[in-house]
Amino acid sequence: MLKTLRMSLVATAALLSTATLAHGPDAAGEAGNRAQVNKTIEIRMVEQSGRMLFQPPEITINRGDTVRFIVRNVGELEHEMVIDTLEGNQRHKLQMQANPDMEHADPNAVRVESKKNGEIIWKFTHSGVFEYACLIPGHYESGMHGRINVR
Ligand SMILES: [Cu+2]
Repeated sequence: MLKTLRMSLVATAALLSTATLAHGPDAAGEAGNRAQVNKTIEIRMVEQSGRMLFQPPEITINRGDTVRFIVRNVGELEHEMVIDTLEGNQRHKLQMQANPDMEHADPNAVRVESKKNGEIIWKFTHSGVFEYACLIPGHYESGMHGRINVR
């Protein structure tokens, strides 16, 4: 019974993963080309006063920018940063709750160990409001999400 349940969760996660890849990152932009980077933004992963945060909590960039994010985890726990639409991150968060150990190899996401740095190079092809979020269970609710305004 337990085995069956686990199998079905994995199958559900796989289906959701396909949906997220098809709709989320595409809407937020596309994998960036390092040679076209025109902006570098440092994002810190911080744990303070019982909360988990990204600093800064909001960034504003221009449509067409290729941004190199340098992601510094100054906390004690492992974190991740996923760039997506707000809807895409919510969908993905449910999938992570079903399968907390899932690892991301997608160009819109990076997982960073404590005291280590990571990098995402992303081209923002649409204007609108997007989000960077940590989807490890409980982290988003602790405050670990930031707003991306693309104008
Ligand atoms: Cu986190």
